[in-house]
Amino acid sequence: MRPFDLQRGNSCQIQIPAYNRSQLYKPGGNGGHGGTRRQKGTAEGLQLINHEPAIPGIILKGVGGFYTVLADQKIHTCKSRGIFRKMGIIPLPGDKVEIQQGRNGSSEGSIVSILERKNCLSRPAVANVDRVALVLCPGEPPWDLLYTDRILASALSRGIEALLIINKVDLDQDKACESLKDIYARAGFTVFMHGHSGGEHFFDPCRQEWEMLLKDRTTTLAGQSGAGKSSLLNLLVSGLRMETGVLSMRSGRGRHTTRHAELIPLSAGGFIVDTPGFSQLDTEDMKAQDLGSCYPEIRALAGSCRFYGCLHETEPECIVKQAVESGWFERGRYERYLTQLDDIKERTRNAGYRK
Ligand SMILES: Nc1nc2c(ncn2[C@@H]2O[C@H](COP(=O)(O)OP(=O)(O)OP(=O)(O)O)[C@@H](O)[C@H]2O)c(=O)[nH]1
Ligand SMILES: [Zn+2]
Repeated sequence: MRPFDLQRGNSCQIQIPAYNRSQLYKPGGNGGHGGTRRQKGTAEGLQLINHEPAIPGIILKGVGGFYTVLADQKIHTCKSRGIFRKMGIIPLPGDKVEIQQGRNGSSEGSIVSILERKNCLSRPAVANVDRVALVLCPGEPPWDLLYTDRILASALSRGIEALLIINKVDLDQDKACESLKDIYARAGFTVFMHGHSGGEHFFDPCRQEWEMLLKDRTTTLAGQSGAGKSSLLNLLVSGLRMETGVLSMRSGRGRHTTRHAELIPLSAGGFIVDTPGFSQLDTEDMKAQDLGSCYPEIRALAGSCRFYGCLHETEPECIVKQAVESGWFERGRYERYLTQLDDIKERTRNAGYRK
């Protein structure tokens, strides 16, 4: 991937000229200056150039202009080069970067390049997410399927894989979790289930499969407050002790005092993104025409309707509506698709009025 060529999500793309290493000062003559500090005279004055070798890494978090970078199996505290600020580029957790270590043994390094992003979420601000795992539960708060389908569609619209974790299945009285699992598994989503009571944990599929799922990927947990995201993080990341609902009520402190996303490295490889307060994915850039491709059932029938550009509302000879009638496409999902479509149309109309 090329450095200095960043993409932000689907809507706002910034194209920046490719990073040109020849712009760096190159010592002439007999060479051999790696790892030393050089000086270069410029119109603006004397510019110090650090020739420490650049090492690849990943940003775990950024707070107050300081970035925690995992590189060379070590944690480095770095600042980003002023050039990024001038270009309006803010390094994000999840960014793959190159850093140079501090000069003269200083512990503070610099981020010298940012590799191209494959995707980028704005709320929470995090880059290069492989998967969104949406946690929902039958107890408190009860699941909200419109919210669920919005998150799933929004993740898919960004090319991010989406899966469901049905949590607190121990509270399920009437096999509602199984029915829900069935609906989403039929729609093509991977569905995991977990519950615990009396110190016993129930995992479906087995715990090793959860670990395989997370391995070598960057997974973000999403879900309503109280669905059990922190509890699951504590369970899945050895040594982690996130504050959960019960504890935070006892301590009397407000929850989510920080809104910074943070990548937590997993011992088997990969990262889980802790995103305090994360309950929504931004959907502002979604177009009505694109929504169908974010529903796997509709995508599977793409191009089969009579009319090109069919939105599957009232158009005649619509294969999607026929699939709903036949029961192949679950009616609840279809109705939530229509609700989401109405929301997008209304937002587009309102945006048109404002222009
Ligand atoms: N019965 C039951 N309760 C659970 C389970 N998992 C979590 N809980 C409880 O659900 C409550 C909320 O859990 P958290 O992990 O704090 O929820 P969260 O999604 O991180 O909430 P926010 O941090 O507000 O986003 C806590 O009281 C947990 O003990 C479960 O499998 N079964
Ligand atoms: Zn149609």
